[in-house]
Amino acid sequence: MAVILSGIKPTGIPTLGNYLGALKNFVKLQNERTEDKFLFFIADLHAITVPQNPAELRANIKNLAALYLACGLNKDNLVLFIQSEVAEHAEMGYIMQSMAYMGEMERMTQFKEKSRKQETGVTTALFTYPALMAADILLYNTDLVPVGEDQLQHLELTRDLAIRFNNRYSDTFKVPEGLVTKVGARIMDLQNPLKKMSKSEDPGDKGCIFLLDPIDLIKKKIKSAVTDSDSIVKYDKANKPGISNLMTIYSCITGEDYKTIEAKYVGKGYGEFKSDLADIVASEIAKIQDNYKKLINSSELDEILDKGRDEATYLARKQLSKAYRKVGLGRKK
Ligand code: ATP
Ligand code: LTN
Repeated sequence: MAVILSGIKPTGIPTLGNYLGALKNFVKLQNERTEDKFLFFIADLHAITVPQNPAELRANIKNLAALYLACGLNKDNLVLFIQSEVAEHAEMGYIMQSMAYMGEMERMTQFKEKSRKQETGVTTALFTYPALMAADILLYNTDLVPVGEDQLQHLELTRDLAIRFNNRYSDTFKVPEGLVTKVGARIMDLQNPLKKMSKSEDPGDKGCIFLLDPIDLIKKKIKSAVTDSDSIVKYDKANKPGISNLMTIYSCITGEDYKTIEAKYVGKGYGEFKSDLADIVASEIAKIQDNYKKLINSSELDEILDKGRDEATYLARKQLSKAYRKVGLGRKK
């Protein structure tokens, strides 16, 4: 039995990028690997590394919990929990900070990008973020971490920290592997296809599709996506980033490869392609929204999160105690 774990930050409403790069893949894995154990969580401690409005954060946490399930995860083989409700994450995060070097943290692209965007008030937690992420993963003897491409560097660091700890003290942590899908690991902004679609963008961003956007608005955003002027549906990421990004979205949802899509639209132009894609995306997201509406105010959602918290706490406590003992903290040998 393998342990499969991943987290998403409640920094806004999840986007089509989060869905295709992460959530949809979680569901697929869960359907394929029925013998394995799945832990998914809401990374709220990671969210506060940049300023958040408390009321919005609380709502985003609940929305994200409901959306995990609304995307089709099976609650019967799932530990779904909120990171801050399992205090061991912060405690193990501190152990990982004491293993990580300043130099390795300084190299992290996500830190460099996010701190560049903020002129003042870059927090120390934004800097030490990857140590907390390593803790999230190592607390559960995780084998596989399904993520989008942007997280691979953090995963490499997690592996380094696990190996360093094991060498310094003795075998304690399993060294995890990242798992990135071939297509969909990096969905770009529809208005600026050179930039990643991100949920912490301005909610009015026309290039970003949020999973709770009205269906009509979703169609409109797709139809007004930026593309080049030659109107030939062809995958060419370097020269035609706009249409290539739309083809990636098309392929992720329908399962058709780029060649098949190209053949289908020979001589048809962008208008027809975009209109079809708008319908495809709208019907996929409409299903999610229907499920979401049933869950968001239900007692079932709270019950699933309570159960998830208790199970995660039990597992995390065991691993944390082991790590403390190895380091020499506390009185027990
Ligand atoms: P933020 O804007 O706050 O940095 P984000 O939208 O980038 O957030 P995360 O919470 O950091 O999202 O990521 C959740 C998961 O979604 C991760 O596995 C990440 O790799 C994946 N992901 C995020 N954005 C995209 C994208 N544009 N395309 C594909 N996968 C993505
Ligand atoms: N850093 C990730 C979110 C995240 C995560 C994790 C993903 C926090 N802890 C553990 C996988 C495993 C992000 O920014 N997307």
